[in-house]
Amino acid sequence: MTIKITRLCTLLMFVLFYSACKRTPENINRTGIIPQPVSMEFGEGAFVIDEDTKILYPDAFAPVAGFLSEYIGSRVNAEMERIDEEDSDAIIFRQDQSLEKEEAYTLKVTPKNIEISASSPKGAFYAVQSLRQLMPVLSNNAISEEGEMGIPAVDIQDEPRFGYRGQMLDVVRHFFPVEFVKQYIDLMAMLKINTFHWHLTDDQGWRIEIKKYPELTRVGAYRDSTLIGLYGEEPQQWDKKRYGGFYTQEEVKEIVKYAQDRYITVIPEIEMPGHAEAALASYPELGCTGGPYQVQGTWGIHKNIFCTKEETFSFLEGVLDEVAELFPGTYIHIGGDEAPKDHWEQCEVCQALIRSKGLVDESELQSYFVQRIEKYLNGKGKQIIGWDEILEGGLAPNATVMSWRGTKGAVEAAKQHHNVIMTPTSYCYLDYYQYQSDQDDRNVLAIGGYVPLSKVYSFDPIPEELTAEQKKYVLGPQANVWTEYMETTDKVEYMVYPRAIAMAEVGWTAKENKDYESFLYRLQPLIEHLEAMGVNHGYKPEEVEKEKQTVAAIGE
Ligand code: TNX
Repeated sequence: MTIKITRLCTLLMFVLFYSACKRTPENINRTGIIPQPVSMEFGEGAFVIDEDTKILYPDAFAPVAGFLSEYIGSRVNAEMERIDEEDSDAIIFRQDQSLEKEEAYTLKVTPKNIEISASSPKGAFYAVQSLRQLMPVLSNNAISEEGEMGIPAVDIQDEPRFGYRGQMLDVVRHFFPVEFVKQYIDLMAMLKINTFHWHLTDDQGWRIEIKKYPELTRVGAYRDSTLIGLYGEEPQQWDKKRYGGFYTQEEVKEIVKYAQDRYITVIPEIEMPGHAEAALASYPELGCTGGPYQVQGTWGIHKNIFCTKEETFSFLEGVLDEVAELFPGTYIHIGGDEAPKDHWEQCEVCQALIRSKGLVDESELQSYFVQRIEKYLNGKGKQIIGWDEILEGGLAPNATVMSWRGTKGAVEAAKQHHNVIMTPTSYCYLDYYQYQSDQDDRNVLAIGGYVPLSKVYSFDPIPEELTAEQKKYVLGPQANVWTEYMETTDKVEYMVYPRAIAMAEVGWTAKENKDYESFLYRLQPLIEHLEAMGVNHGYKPEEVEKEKQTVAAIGE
């Protein structure tokens, strides 16, 4: 009898044991992630996330744990129970001050646990982004049918090469809804990009509500007609349709918060003294000529720029007061690019200012303009960034330079001990063509240029001519997305992905760990993730292959 009971018990224990043992799901993603981490090694087996998975985290990491729980919840339809002691079958977050950099993390997955360590929530957030990419692709981001997801056993140690990893979006030339901007930010987060540069004002529109100056959005947010087809083509064709839109301050706050929740800082750009015609159309007294001005429907460089009269400065200060309140980050981008000086040359007020301040020419006047704005913003605890034209006529004392016309500006600024952000057109302009075949296809018009995927990938943000000391001023790279030829969100996505994915690796991955073939291999599951999210990416493997040969032939 006792023997029988013992046998029965043993049997029962076996049954219980095996039913508790999880079956490993089949579609485990062992391809790798982007950006490539400092070190990453796959191990044996997998961890299975399902309805029994628990979560442990210090209070400091609560927002990150919340982000992960919500994400997992949406995919396995289960809420993870928070536990307060280490256990198996759990995702365990640890705050570990020995990881010095705030963006560094470790992620260790074994069949027993997922362990994430970081010194700050930001590092933990990046571990979660890596984990996200290790999850299987579920079509349409749907809930897994089996209610479970397998994560491959892996050991990752990671930290970024650059502290600044940016991506810009021009919402002026074409305007995009809040929901789209959020998705853009979400994909940036997934790629560990930490700065969203938001180009909000230009000749073709003013896109941010400023309560003190309502005409900016009543008048300045709309144009009467937009150029169709290529900019240089004659005769020009116009669509004769009113076009525009703007973000209310509530929407701006919503986007800033959405970005903040993903550890992304938003840098607003308010253009001055050039690219300002939408503002002048709203308040013509701010120009030198009195107008008439119009919200432009064509691209390029326009001569109607802000006049250097006192009225302009008090207007800009009023605008920047509100902007500074809305954006908690340190930086405000003040533009500074492409400002033709024709009107200043003819303007009595400007010429009198040149004389009274002892300036030599209009370039120095622009420098005076920028320095005055810098001083005002520094007084509010903000720092300015400007396009590399702000070097002309003398740099403002604390300005950061965004180098876009090659890297000359960066080298010059670093030599003067100023911080620089690297966005040279030939590597970082995602509005340029990505495929040669697109240049022959009227359906995928672009502004010009040719920046294929491999070219983006090959970018080294540190100019060779800098000394070790000067290199420290290079904060990092940024991809720019100007939208003259991106009329729809689909077109933006087509142009941006996969090239922004390559730029993410440029900003994060150590130079010696970069490898284009490996990148293309790791790109595949990420593209599937994008497809599941409904992103209209432009990845065409056969074109990428062709483009590699073309680039090799050009010798770059
Ligand atoms: C130059 S980059 C510009 C933009 C255009 C872009 C088109 C820069 C500072 N200015 O206004 O949209 O080229 O590629």
